[in-house]
Amino acid sequence: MGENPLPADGGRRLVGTRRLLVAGALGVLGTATALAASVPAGAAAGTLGAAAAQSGRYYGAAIAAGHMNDSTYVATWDREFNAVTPENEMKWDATEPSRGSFRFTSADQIVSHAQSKGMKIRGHTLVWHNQLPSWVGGLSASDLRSAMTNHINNVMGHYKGKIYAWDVVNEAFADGGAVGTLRSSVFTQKLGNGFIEEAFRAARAADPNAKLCYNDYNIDDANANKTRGVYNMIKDFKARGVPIDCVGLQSHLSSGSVPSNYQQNIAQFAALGVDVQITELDIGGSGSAQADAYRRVTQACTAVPRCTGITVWGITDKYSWRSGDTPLLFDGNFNKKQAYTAVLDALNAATPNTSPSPTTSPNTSPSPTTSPNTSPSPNTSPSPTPPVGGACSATIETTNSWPGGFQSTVTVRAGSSAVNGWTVKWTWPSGQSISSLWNGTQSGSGSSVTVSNASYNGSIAAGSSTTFGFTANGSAATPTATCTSP
Ligand code: G2I
Repeated sequence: MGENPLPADGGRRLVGTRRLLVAGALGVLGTATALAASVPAGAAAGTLGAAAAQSGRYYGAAIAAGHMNDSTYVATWDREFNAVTPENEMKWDATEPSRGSFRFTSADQIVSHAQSKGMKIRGHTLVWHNQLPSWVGGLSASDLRSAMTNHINNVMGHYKGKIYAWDVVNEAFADGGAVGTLRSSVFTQKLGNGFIEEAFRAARAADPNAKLCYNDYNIDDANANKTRGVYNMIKDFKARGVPIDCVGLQSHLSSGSVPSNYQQNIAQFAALGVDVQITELDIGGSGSAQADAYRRVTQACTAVPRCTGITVWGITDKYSWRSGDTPLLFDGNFNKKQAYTAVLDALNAATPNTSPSPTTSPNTSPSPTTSPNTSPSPNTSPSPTPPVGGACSATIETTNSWPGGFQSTVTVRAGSSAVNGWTVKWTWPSGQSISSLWNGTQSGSGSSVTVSNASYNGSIAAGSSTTFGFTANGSAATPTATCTSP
C-alpha cells in the first residue's frame, strides 16, 4: 500500500519535536473573518468549519488541554474548527489511572470549551491496548471483563449526552498476518477476540445516543488485508445486530501515500451501513504535494454522503505528534499553509450533504461518482435540451475481494451521442448475488441483474462516463454487461 509513515509499533512512538523553519516559506493568507453564521447560502465560506458545515459535515481538530494556555492555539481552534477530539485526555490512563478512581479534569476542560462554542465532540478512546494503566495488565479474565465494562460505563456515563461519536475500540487489528488477525493484547489474551463485541454492546447501553465507532490506522487502502479485516468485522456486526455506527479512518499519511482507492475505500465502508469519519488526519510533507494530498482526501470524503466529517490530528505543526513531518494545516507560527487553502477550497466545492447520516436503510444515500465531464460546463445553456438517445457500453471491474465476497465498479460510457437514462444488464456465472448497490437502481433477482441509473446520474455527455458500484456475495466475477439507453 505504498510507503507507510508509521513505525512498526503502530505509530505510538512520539516523534521528537524539531524546531520548525517553515514560517514564511509556505502560503500565508490573510486572516479569514467569515463566520459560519454570516455565510450566505451558496457563498464560499472562509473557515474550515463553516465550509464543512455548508456541506453538512464537521471539520475538527485534536486538541491537547496542555496547550490551552496558548491563546493563538485556542483562537485558531475557535475560528477554524467546529469539532474536537481530545488528543490524550479521555484515554484509559488519563481517566482511570487506578482502578475505580476516575479523573476527568483535563478532558472536562476541552469538553466545556467545545460546548460553549457549539462544537461536536468525538470521544477518544475507551478500549485500546496503548496508554493503558499498568493495573489493567495484572487482572484475571473475569476482573478484566468487569473492569472494561466499568470503565466504559463511567467514562461514557460522565459525558452522556455530550459526545457525538465515541471511538469505542481503537487499533485492535494487527498490521500483518492473514485477513482478520487481531493484535495480541491483554484484551485478546484474556477475553479472546470477542472483547470488541463486548465493548460495543456495553457502550450502546452506557450512552444510547452516541455514535459508536471502530477506529484504526492503515485501513485507508481499500484492498489492504487490515482494511479487509475491519470491513469483514463491521459486516459481521451488522449482520448479527452488534451495535456499531461508524468506522474511523485515522489516515496518518504522507504526501505520496494517499491510496489511489481512498474514496472507494470510504464508499465500501459506507455501503455496509455505517458512517465513515476521517479521525486523525495528518499528511507529512510540504508545499503543493502536501496540498494535493489533503485535497484528495477532502474530496474523497465529500464525494460520499456517509462520510460525515474530518478531524485533523492537531492544529499546528509545532505541537504535532509527528512534528518533524510538518503534517498539519498550520505551520509552527499558526500561519495557514498551502494545504489549508486546498482543504478550504475542496470543502467549499463540495455538494451539500442533505442526508449525511441516515440511521436506517443503508446504501440508499446517493454517492455521485459521475466523472467531472458529465456535469454541464459553466457555459452550457441551462435551457432544457431534448433528450438525445445514443448507445452506451458498460464494463465491470473487480475493485476488492475477500473470502466469500467482492466489490465491483461498473463504468457506464456514452458513445458518440449523449445518453439520457441507461440500463445495464448481465448474468452471474456461478450464483453470485448483490448485497448492496450504490449510484444505481437494481431490479429483478436471481442470476439476471438489471441496473438502471439513479435519479442524478442518468445523463452522460457524449464520450463521457459515470460509475455505479456494488458489493456481492460469491467469488469475484466480471461478466460481460450490456448497456441500453432509451
Ligand atoms: O500515535 C498517534 C495516534 C495514533 N492513533 C491513536 C491516537 O490516540 C494517537 O495519538 C497519540 C497522541 O497524539 C500523542 O500525544 O498518542 C500518543 C501516545 O499513544 C500520544 O503521545 C503521548 C506521549 O507518548 C507521552 O509521552 C505523553 O505523556 O502523549 C502523552 C501526553 O502528552
